[in-house]
Amino acid sequence: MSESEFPDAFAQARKYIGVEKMDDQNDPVQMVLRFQDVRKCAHNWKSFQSGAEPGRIVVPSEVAIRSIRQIPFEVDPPAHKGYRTLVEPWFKRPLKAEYTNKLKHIVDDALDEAFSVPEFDVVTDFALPIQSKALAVLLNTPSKEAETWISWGTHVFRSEGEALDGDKANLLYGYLDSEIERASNEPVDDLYSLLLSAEVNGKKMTREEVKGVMILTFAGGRDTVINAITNIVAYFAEHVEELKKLKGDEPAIKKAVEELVRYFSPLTHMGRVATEDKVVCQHTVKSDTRISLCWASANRDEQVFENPNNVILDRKNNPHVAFGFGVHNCLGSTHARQLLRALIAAMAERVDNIQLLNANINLEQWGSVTRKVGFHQLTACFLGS
Ligand code: EMZ
Repeated sequence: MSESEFPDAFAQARKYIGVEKMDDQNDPVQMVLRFQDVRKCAHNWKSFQSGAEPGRIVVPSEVAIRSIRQIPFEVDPPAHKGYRTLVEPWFKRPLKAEYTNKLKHIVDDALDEAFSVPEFDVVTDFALPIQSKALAVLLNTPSKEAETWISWGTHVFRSEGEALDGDKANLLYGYLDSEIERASNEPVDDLYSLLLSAEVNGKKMTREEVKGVMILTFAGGRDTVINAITNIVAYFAEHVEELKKLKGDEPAIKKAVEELVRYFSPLTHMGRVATEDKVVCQHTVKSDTRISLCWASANRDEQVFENPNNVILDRKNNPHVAFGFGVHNCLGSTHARQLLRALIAAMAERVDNIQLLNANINLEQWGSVTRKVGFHQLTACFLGS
């Protein structure tokens, strides 16, 4: 299999069963696999809630390492709306030219660095620094903060060989406490200060709520963005002619980003907790048990996507759910899209050739299904100017 090939791991289960049952720390999950079912369940926030015990909708569950609710992600309507409305304009700043320019600089610096060495690891030397520096732009905090975040590695709650790492999580929590303290002593134009001064649903945001938004901002767009960047590099390494065709063509780059995130689906799934007994795709879901909305499977559903296992960069009809669906659709998607567009634009402009030298693929295990989601390590050589 070539490095840029990501098989449809759920094909059989989706076609014949519709769900995949898995255990997760003794709190089982029924993964919902078909596109229409995924969208229906995502839409039905009354029966399938996000506002369960903090950490429980994440798979693997983070209940053991997190007691703080991520906001707005783990809040249900109607309370959800006040939080989402508050943060939405901030998370739309990526549409401004000044913001896009900053992203372009980050990507250009990463390419300069890549061209200057014979080989490097795309995950830790390219994707991770881009993700972290871009996060500093999103928060509007000094870019040197990114150095600290880079030192945490690709995931804030997980470390190699350990599904969940409480010590690592505490690093993030401690860091956020001190940043919240800083911003409350001396407010500036950053996300912390905005949140600390905000009122939601008629009440001032508590520090715990501010921390909840910040944890989401740090955790939600980390491994997902890193996987997206690395997988895109792997893809264009093996399809460099397609990359060159995108040069200077903004509308084509936009379509390409949508298709690549559909194909790679950097976030495999997200859970919900049933508030009542339900039947999904002829399977019983008991009250207070978990389902997950499997974006990765829905995005390969042959009922919806023609030739779902082919990357068709100018795919016409592409209602993918890589950024989720419904009221909880990805808050960071504007930022992620702008970053990936900037990355592809710069690569199309400057890269002549990419050689992949060595790969260690990242396989996830969900019940009986093994899914390739990205790379632990991808050594590459970039040629260009
Ligand atoms: C949660 C999640 C959000 C979770 C959109 O995804 O991302 C995961 O990587 C985190 O571990 O806590 O933020």
